[in-house]
Amino acid sequence: MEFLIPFLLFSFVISKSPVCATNVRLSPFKGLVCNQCQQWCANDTTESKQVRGLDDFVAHTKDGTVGSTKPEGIIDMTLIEQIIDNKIKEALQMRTCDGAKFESASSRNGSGGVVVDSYIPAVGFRSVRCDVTDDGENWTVFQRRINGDLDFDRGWADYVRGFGDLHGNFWLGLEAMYQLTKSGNIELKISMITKDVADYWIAKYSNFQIGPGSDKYKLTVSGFSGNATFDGLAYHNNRPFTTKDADHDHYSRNCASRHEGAWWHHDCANANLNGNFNKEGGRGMWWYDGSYRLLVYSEMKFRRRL
Ligand SMILES: [Ca+2]
Repeated sequence: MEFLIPFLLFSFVISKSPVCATNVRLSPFKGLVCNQCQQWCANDTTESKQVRGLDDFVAHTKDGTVGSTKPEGIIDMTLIEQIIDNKIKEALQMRTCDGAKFESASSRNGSGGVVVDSYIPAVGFRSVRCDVTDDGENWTVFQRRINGDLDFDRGWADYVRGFGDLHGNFWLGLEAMYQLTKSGNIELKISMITKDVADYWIAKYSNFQIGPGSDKYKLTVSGFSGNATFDGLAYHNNRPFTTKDADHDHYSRNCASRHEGAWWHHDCANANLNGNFNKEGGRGMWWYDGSYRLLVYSEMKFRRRL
C-alpha cells in the first residue's frame, strides 16, 4: 500500500531526530514539505518563546504549499508539530476532487487522473484520485479497474479499508466512501468499456450515498441516465455490502462467492464490477443487460451535485 510508506519513513526519521520532526510530519504529502523547518529547528532548539504567526505559516496549506516565511518566535517544535498537524487535518478535512485546483495538464499522471491529499475522519490521511479529463469535470474515483493485475476477490476488512494503487487498479474503501458521501447531495458516474465490441458506456445516477458501517455500508442510488443499455444498479438500491466472508445478501448462499465479486448484492446482482477481471461468465467483471456484458475497464466516481 503506497499510503503506508510515508508513515514508515516518518517513524524512522523521528526516532533519529525527534526535535526536528516537523518537516517529517509534513512530508507524507507532496507539496506540504516544509523545507525550512529543519534549519529553523536546528537554530532554535535552545530557546523558548511563544508560538506566534503560525496561522500565516500554514495559511497556504489548502493550496498545497507551506509558507516560506519563518513564523516569529516559534521554538517549541513539539508544539509546532501538533499545531501544524491539526492545521493540515483542518485544511484537508474531507477534501475530495470537487474543490481541487490542478495547475496544468503536466501535473497529471498521464492517464486522465490527478492524485490529491485528503484527511478523512475515522480513516486518517488518505490520497484520492480525481478524474479530470472525462468530461472536464472533477470526480472523486473510488473504484478503478484497467487490467487484471490486482486481485479484487478479497474479504470484508480489505473492502472497508481499501486496497490497490491510485495510479492503477484500486478500491478506495467503504469507510472513506461513507465519510465522503454522508453529507448527501452527491451524484455517481460509472464509466465502462465492454469487452465484445468496445462500447464506451456511461451510467450516471443523480443520487448516491454509502451508509455507515452499522448499516453494512448500504448503497443508496437512484436517478439513472447515460448510454449504458441497462440500469444495473436499481436492483441494488438499499442493499448492504457483501463480501465472500461477510454475507448480507438475500441469496441462500453467498453472492460474492458465487460471482467472485464483493458488491451490494441482492439475490444476487445486475452488476459485478468487482468480479474477476480474467474470467468469463458470471464470475467475471460485468454489467447485465439481458446477458453478462463483460468489461475491460471500469471507473466508479462521485462528486457533489452541481
Ligand atoms: Ca446469503
